[in-house]
Amino acid sequence: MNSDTLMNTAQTLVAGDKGILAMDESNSTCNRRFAAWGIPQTEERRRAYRELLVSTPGLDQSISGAILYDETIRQQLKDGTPFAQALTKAGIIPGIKVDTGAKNMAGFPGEKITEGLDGLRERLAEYVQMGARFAKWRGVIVIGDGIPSRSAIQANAHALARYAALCQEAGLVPIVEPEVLMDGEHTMQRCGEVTEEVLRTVFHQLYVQRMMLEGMLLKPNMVLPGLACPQQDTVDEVCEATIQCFRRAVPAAIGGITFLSGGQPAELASARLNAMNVRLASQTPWPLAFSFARAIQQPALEIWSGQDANGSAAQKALLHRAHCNRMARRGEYNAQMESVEVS
Ligand code: 5MM
Repeated sequence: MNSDTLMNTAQTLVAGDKGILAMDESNSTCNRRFAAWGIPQTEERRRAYRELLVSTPGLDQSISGAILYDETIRQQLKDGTPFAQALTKAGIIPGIKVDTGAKNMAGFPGEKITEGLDGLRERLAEYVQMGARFAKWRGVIVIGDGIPSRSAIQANAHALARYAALCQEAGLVPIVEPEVLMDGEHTMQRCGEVTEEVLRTVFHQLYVQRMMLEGMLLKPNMVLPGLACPQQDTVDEVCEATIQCFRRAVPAAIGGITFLSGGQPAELASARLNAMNVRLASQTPWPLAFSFARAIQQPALEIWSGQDANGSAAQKALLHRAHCNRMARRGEYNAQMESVEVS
């Protein structure tokens, strides 16, 4: 493992106010999103959609890295260029999601454990050969009646840390993603308590597994009220609760924080990221960046709707969301920007 290379990659992924495009939906997730817009759920349509994303001109102005999925990293542009190579050529670092999904946790009804450690060393070596320079693994924590259990938090934290150690051994920067889901009626305060416990447990496990913190990124949820909670807190309240939680639980040494969007409306995700950067970035030791999937892609997917003729309009929409989030990193995003076209 070359520590300098890992640190450089981690720093480059959060440099220049840019962020990461998560386009690592597994086939089942991608098909579900396609189905909602009547798009055929075929390998070719998934390839065509991912080609649209990676070949968006100017995407590198706002996007530093893109997370691919196993099927996607093996696919090519129509001209035969592998996606990972096309991204590198465009100045975007290719990454790869390496977990094999969150499965029901035996003995813990309603809770999930992420799988994918078996054979991971060999898979990572193959992804490095294909051009990947960073990786991602997502642990899923559910809030509900009597959950999350300590056991689910510990099992997911342990898996995240073992994955991260294998990545650094392979020369890949691990993105560690412990996601506390928004589903449910819980309050923002409850989300904050759970997120803090999860982060403390994850960082303890990362310490136990000898992680070089400077060579990793954290991809967390924001601290939010549950989607069905009657009290929906303001942008400023979310921003304060999130930063307070992270200041308590996240070591200063990590390369950066790259938030997931988790199903928030795209504009709200940008507004919340912006508020954190305007109001509290000076009080945090890490860059506050983004690694959004839906909050960058959703408008583009809807415009494309499976029709190649809509490609350039969809690319414009993608570029626009990427640009808005870059502005949010700078603390310069505002709602008026939503009606301005990016050229
Ligand atoms: C939480 O999901 C991650 C970020 O996406 P959002 O910004 O939309 O929340 C994302 O990288 C996620 O891990 C994949 O899109 C979904 O992967 P699976 O394995 O669930 O298909």
